[in-house]
Order: sequence, then structure tokens, then C-alpha cells
Amino acid sequence: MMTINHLLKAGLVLATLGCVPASAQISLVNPVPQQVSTPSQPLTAAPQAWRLKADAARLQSFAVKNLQQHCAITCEAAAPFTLTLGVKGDKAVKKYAAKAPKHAEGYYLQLSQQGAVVVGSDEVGLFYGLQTLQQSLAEGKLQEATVTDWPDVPFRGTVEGFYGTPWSHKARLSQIEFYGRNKMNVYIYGPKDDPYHRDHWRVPYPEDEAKRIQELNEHAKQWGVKFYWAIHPGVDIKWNDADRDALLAKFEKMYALGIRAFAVFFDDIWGEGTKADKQAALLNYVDNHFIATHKDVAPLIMCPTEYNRAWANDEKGYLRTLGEQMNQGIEIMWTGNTVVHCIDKESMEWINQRIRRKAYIWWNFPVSDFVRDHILLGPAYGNGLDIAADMSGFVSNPMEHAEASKISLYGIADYTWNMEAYEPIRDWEKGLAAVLPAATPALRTFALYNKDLGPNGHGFRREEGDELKTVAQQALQGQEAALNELAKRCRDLGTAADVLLADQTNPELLRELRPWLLQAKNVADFGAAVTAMTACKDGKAFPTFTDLYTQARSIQQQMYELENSTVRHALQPGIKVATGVMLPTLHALFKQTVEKYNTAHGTDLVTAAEYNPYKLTTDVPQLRLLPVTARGNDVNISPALEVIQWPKDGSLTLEADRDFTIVGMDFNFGVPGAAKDFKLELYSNGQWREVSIMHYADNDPVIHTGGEISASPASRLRVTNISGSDRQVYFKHFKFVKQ
Ligand code: 14T
Repeated sequence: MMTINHLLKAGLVLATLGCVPASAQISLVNPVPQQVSTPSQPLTAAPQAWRLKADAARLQSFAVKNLQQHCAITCEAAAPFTLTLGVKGDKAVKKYAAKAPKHAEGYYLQLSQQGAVVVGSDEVGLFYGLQTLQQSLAEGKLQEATVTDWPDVPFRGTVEGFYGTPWSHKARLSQIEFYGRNKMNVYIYGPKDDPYHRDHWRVPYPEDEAKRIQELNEHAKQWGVKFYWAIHPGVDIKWNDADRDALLAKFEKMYALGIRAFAVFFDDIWGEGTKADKQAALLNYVDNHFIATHKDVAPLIMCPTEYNRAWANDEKGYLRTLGEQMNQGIEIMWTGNTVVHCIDKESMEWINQRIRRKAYIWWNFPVSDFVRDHILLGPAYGNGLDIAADMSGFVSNPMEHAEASKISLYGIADYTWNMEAYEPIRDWEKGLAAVLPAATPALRTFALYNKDLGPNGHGFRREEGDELKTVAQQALQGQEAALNELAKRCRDLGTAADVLLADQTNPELLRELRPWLLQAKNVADFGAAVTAMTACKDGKAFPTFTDLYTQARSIQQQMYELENSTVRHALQPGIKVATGVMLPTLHALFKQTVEKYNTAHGTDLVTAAEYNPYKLTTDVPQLRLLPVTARGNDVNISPALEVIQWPKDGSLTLEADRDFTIVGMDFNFGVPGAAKDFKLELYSNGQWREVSIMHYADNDPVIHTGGEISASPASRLRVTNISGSDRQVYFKHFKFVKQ
């Protein structure tokens, strides 16, 4: 494969290469073309109208139809600017045919004041050449250029493979257009929560849903995107003829709807469905009796059960069995060293060797179904730039927030097309502009604080706030200039959130971002109050330290309320913004400033950085300082490590500043049989009410509540030692779940 870098290394420097000014029209194009040469001519005005020159048959192709439908420029028979276009072999482009690259989906584009020539190595190549042409003219200027271009990775796109609310039909239509415009050619339809994909895979789609799938498929054709329909039968498949036939029957139904590309997923299952030899046999059968017999169907894709290295049991040889037994033409998906991981050369070699083919990468970014309190708006970075030749395809699993996912998908399109030239930050900037041209700076500022995922089970983190680290450190040391700068960044974030909340140009994006925008405003307001507190001089009339402190505390509470409001996700609640550097810095600054004030004024203002509605009071001395944490619906008192001396009649009370509804609770005092020595009571409507507690087994120290606890409104909860004497217990866990 020859890229610009290769050419340079080989001494084949194209005459004018390197004199492309950064602002030139070709730099508008995404993905970055492989080879560009631009004579140093001044830019001229883009043509208003084109005269098309093409073979009559070619005018019927999807590429030309798409151009006519979606290009702002009109076609006029008498226009002075000619657009000569075709595919290798067409009469109209005979003179230029040799210049088109040999690669599938490649094209040659020649653009001058007089006209343009676009030759595709195939129809998709022609379509891509026309996309490049349109993008380069998008700002109304024309730059003379010759472009020779092709994709590094044959299959590029997305897999809608996340848990959660599947994308809407409208969102999918918009995604597919976005892929076409950015030269991605694959959309794999496999939302975990579509019943006809997974739980009821044998059942055909009802008519209205079938119609929508058909419409997506047609739309995909118009944008040069292959629509793969995926089935997920592993949950309950029996390895018998009946289920094999059920699968083929479903595929035939989908074929009748017009689907010409298929995938079979075996991820996230256990038991019978996970057997490699059975999976291979089934897929070979599908390959031989369906794919091969329908000549117009794309190669089959499968997602294995052991789809990442951490889960691969090399001794049992699941992957080797697939590699050996499964037909060579079947693609095998792979997420890398773990479920969520960046891909490098070494990991490609590891997997390819086992599956005896080039892995088809399923990159779990920017998917956020395991960190739903975050929205991921950062650049797509971290994958090797030297692995294009090691993979057959690369698809990203995006967020359930379709529009917001486009920011990173923009970069992924470029990465997979022209890997060596990929620059994540440059693409991030361009992607932000592509998604929200009307308010790009605001989106950029907001995105700066929505990159990292926070701590998560997959250990996958993203850079966030590096640009703030020095300022943060200096601000915590009390340096005035840094405190001012920190205040400014907070103000910028707040302004960005306001601008975005008022935006009318991309309502779908703003609907997705809204909870995080509201939280960003809280962070910004909190930052303004806290930085002002640090600058507060004694004796100043307004605002006084206590004014600002009161405001900061109220904003902490608002953050908490928003986290626990209905806008958050039920399973993974919370709305987190600026968790990288900004918010931790503000919390630390708040604590430090209030502590200093308390010392100087002998006051007792709360220094806790985060608002918490639960307060623990007790006459058991060792429990007095245990932190209460509320995360989503779970409220926990942190465990104590030592033996607790619980005095006779001593109690522990958890009090909230509001009524909460308990749906369940349990606690562990480390002593089997302890339940009979303690009493649990709930407080509501001005009175205490006892709730029965018990152990499920004689030797089990965990204490559970009886059925009457469910859905009880209460504002306090109390546990009392009623044994009539002092008791020694542990305090291993204490937890309740609220509604
Ligand atoms: F098929 C796979 F390649 C894959 O990644 N499957 C899922 C995917 O649908 C999901 O969006 C992604 C991120 O959460 O991770 C995979 O799902 C998991 C991963 C786990 F580690 C489901 C359960 C897990 F324990």
C-alpha cells in the first residue's frame, strides 16, 4: 500500500506536495485522501452549475442519483463547468481510466477551473470521488487539485450493538447518510434490545417493523453503505435441524425484504450456545446453503463468544476451533485484549494466528452502556496506526446517543480510511464542526469536559482535562492568577452550556446532551462560587463569604438532585460532567477554603465537597464517623474493620432531609443469630414503626427484612440493641435500596 508517507520515503515526492495551505479546500475533506497534489494556484469561486458528462447508463447509478439529490449545485446542459464522471471501463472517462487506483472503492479526481473529472475503480469509488468533490467545494471556493484515493481497511463503519434504547429510525437514517458522506461502508444492525434480533430471533418482524428495516436498507444503498442484519440466536439455540432451519428461514425472510448482508452474533451468552464446533458447523451450513446460493449476498460476519483475549481460554481452543473449522470466507469479530480496549499490532497478530484470517475489529468506543452517567464526546484515539493490513474490517460500537456519537465516528471514518495519516485531535476539531456548524466553539468547550468515562469495570479511561492540570494545581496552592484562570474556565463552560441549550440547529443532538448540559451549568456555577470564596476579603459587604458558601452548598445539592432525577438512567444513575480535573479541583478547593475559614472564624461550616441527604447519628462511638454514601438508589454505610462495642439500648439512626421509599435492605453484623438482639424501625408521619428482621439460615450472619419493608415511605431508619446487655458485633455492611 502506498501512502503519502511511503511516497515521500521512496523519494517520489509529488511536485507540489506540501504546499497545501492548512485552510485549503482539500483539508475540508474527510477522510483525509491518500494522495493529493495541488498546484499553487489562487483559489477561485466554486461553480454555480455543472454540465454532466457521463455514459447514459452511468447516470442511473446510485452515485450519480445521490449527487443529483443531495448536491446544492444544479446541473445545466449549458454550464461552462463540466463534470466528467464514470467508472473504469466507461466511455466518458476512457482517457483517465488508467489513473484510477486498483483498490476497491478507490477513485481519481482532477479538479481545475474548467471542470472536474471523477473516475471510480467501481461504483462506490465514484460515489466517494463525488463526495470529495462536494466537500472540497463546500465553502464556495475551488482549489485546483488532483486526488488519488482509496481506503486502507475494506470494511469501515459501525455496529449498533449496545445495550439500552436502540436508535430511533430517524437517527439511523441520519447515521447512514453520515457514514456515506464520510466514506464508511458498513452499518451492522444488532441492537441488543431488539427482540427480533435476540430474544425472539426465530420470529419474523411484524409488518411495520419489517417496513422500517426495508427502508433503512434502501437508504443505505443510496449512501454506499452495506446494511448488515445481525441475528443473536445463542441465548437458547438448540443444535438441531429445527433451529438451523429456523435461522435460515429468518434469513430468507430478511432476504425477501431486500437485505443482502448478514451477521450471526454469539457474544454475551453461556451454556450450550457457546460451543465452537457447533457454532462453526452452523455457520458453515449458512455459508454453504444461503450465502453461496444467493449470489448477491455479502460475506458472512460472526461475533464469537470469546470475542476478546481476556475471555479466550487458549487451552480449550475455542478460537482455534473456529479458525480451523469455519469456512475461510466468514469474518470473525474481535474487541481486542479485553472487552473495551484499544487495538495494537501485537494483539492483531495474536488473534489472527488463532483464527487463521484477518480479524474484523469491533471497537467498543464510544459505547457508554456500562457508564451511562457519562457522555463521551472526546476524540477517537489509541489504536495502532500500523495495523490496517492486519484487519478485514473495523467497526465502532457507538453510544445510544446517536447524534453525539458522530463526533468520534468522524475520526473513526478517517482512521480506517487513511490510518498512517490519522491525527485524532485534528479530526476531533473537524468532527465538532461537522456535527454542529452553528455553534462549534460552544460544543468544543463542552466536549472538553465530557471525554473520560470515570472509573468502570472495564478499566477503560480517556484523557480529560490535561490542559487544566497546571492551572488546577496552582489554584490549589492559592495562586491568584491561576484562581482567576480557573474561574474563567468555569465561566466558559457555563456559557458554552447556555449557548448549546439555546441552539435550534440540531435539536436531536441537544436532546441527547441536555442532562449533561444542565449538570455543566451546575459545575460552572459551583466553580464561580468557590473561586469567589477564595477571593473573599473579610469586611466586604457583598457578597460575603457566607453568601457564597450558602450558594455553593445549594449548587452541590442541585447537582445531587439532578443526578437522582428522572432524567438519569434507572440502572446506572447519575449525570457526570467534568470529572477529569475540573470538578475534583473545585471540590478540593471548596473543602480547603471552608476549612481555612472555619479555623479563622471558629465556625463549623460543612466542608464535605459533595452534597449528601443522609446523616448518621448514633450513640455507638465506633460508628459515629462512618461515611454514608448514596450512589444512585443504593445507600450504604461504609463498613468498619474492627469489633464494635454496641452498648445496651444503643442505636444507630440514618436520617434523610426528605422522605425516601425503601424497596429493600440488608445488613451484616458478622454474627449468626444477631437479628434477635436488634430492632429495626422506620420513622414516618411522626411515628416509629418496627419492621421484622431475620436470618435466612442459622449460620448466615446477614440480616434481612420481612416483606412489610417494601415500598415503605420513611425519613429515618433506626437500629437498636434490644438484647438487654452490651453486644460485640462486626459492621460488615449496611445497605438499603430506595426506589
Ligand atoms: F459482541 C461483543 F463484541 C461485545 O462487545 N458485546 C457487548 C456489547 O454489546 C456492549 O455494548 C459492550 C460494552 O458494554 O460490551 C459487550 O457486552 C458485555 C461486556 C461485558 F464485559 C456484556 C457483559 C459483560 F460482562
